[in-house]
Amino acid sequence: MTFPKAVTVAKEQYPKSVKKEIKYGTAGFRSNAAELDFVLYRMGLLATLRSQDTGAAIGVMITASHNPVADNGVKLVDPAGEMLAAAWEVHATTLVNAPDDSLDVVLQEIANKAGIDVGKKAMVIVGRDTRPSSEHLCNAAVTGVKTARGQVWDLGVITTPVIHYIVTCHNDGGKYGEPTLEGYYQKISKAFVKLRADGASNGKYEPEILFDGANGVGALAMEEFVGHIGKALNATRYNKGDGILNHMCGADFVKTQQRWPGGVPEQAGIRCVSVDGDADRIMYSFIDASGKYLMLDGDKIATLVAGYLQELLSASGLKLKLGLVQTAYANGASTEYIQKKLGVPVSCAKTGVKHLHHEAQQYDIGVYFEANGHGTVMFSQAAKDAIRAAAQAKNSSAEKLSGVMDIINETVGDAISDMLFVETVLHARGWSAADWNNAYTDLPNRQMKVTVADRSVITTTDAERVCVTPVGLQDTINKLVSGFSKGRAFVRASGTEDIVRVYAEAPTQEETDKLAVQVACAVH
Ligand code: 16G
Ligand code: ZN
Repeated sequence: MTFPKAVTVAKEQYPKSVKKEIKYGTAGFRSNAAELDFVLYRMGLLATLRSQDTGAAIGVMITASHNPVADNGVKLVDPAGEMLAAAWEVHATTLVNAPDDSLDVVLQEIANKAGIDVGKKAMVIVGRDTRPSSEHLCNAAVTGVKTARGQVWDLGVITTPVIHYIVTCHNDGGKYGEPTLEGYYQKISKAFVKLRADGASNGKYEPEILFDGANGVGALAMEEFVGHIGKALNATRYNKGDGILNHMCGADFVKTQQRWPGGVPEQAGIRCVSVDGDADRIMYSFIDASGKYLMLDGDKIATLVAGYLQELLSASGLKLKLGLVQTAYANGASTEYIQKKLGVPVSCAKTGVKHLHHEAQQYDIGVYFEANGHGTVMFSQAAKDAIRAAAQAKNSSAEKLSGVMDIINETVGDAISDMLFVETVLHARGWSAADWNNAYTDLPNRQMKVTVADRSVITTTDAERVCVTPVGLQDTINKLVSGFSKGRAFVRASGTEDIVRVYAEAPTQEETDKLAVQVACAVH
């Protein structure tokens, strides 16, 4: 028997407590924290196998991101910091749904399928958010790793982007950066401070923000950054953990409610930065001179940073291909602005970080962002080499690009690193929040949720923009859309909730709402 203790430990400490089938979805396993003990134990076992399979360290992150504090979840991080490979998502689902009694057999089957030598060494890096349930769930994962005879490196309470960074750096021998927390803070902060060494103010840019930590781990990470950045950015911190996680604050609240976050005093003209519960998503907002609330989402961030990278690239004379990856949720005005005004090519990917990440790899410099504020920039090895060489040769635009490359956490969307990049661009341009917002005007848009008996009947193609089944639904959507000049609408089954999502865009809010309701009725 290769996994002699797997069944006993499961039965004695982490018995399977949920009967219904659960699935490793876009965000891993996620549910009420009380139902997750056995899932975490089993993910510890699986992460060990995956580590043996790849001969590299694997990450296990315990978080339910922007979801309520009573929820929790787990995601596995592959060796180069990417999301878990699709074939292993299937293994994860199989393992979690197996009865306690057959765990050893199922583990052996997975090992056989993947051709794994289970005697090999394994290393699993674990991290968790600030949820009260996270420590207990982390212990379950650690027990799983140890039961499968793997080694554990426990990073304690950290953000999701930090675990992606540390897994990457550990596995590449420190090429991307030093594989420690301190290494992470140092790399990003140093580059940020250096790029504003000539003065933190510039034109209409003031180095001052209000930081909404969502009462989660992002607040702790920000305290660390403030210690490293010093006076280069004056960040007043709110929602530091004294209130309820993600409750009436944080990136998801701001995006879905389009409202100023609770717990942050309203101050006109000052940028407010909200992160989510594991600090991998970011939203900006501000109140303009007339008192109007304005939100700057992932699309605004993507267009700002892609535009800046494009400018530096052409000024540097480097022949590298830059592109932006969005999803169907990207506001049509953002796509038009970046394509037509800035001349940056845009591709559309399916919802979910792994799809955007993959698509971005086709460019030398691939910017990807979801409208909900998750995104980053990736540089090919060729791009990195060319930029560093030109920077060495004192090409000033390449020097800036090289600095920007160090501010960015390429391994995954990173709210605070993204924020420092946005601040860098605004500083370089001498822009206020209003200047940034005025670059283009969002088209009115509306999202709706529709409950159906079985959401899997909705299938799509063309990066979710075209509905394939039920047959005829797309024709109906086309007809409805044609009733509006410049309208756009699509439907897709959610990957995280048991619902179908409807998205609509049109020139006025009234028309948009009408179109969304009509499409929702067609789905029903
Ligand atoms: C997950 C995804 C996020 C996506 C969201 C869509 C990752 C790490 N997270 O949270 O990128 O926007 O799902 O949710 O991939 P939906 O399928 O319910 O619309
Ligand atoms: Zn998150």
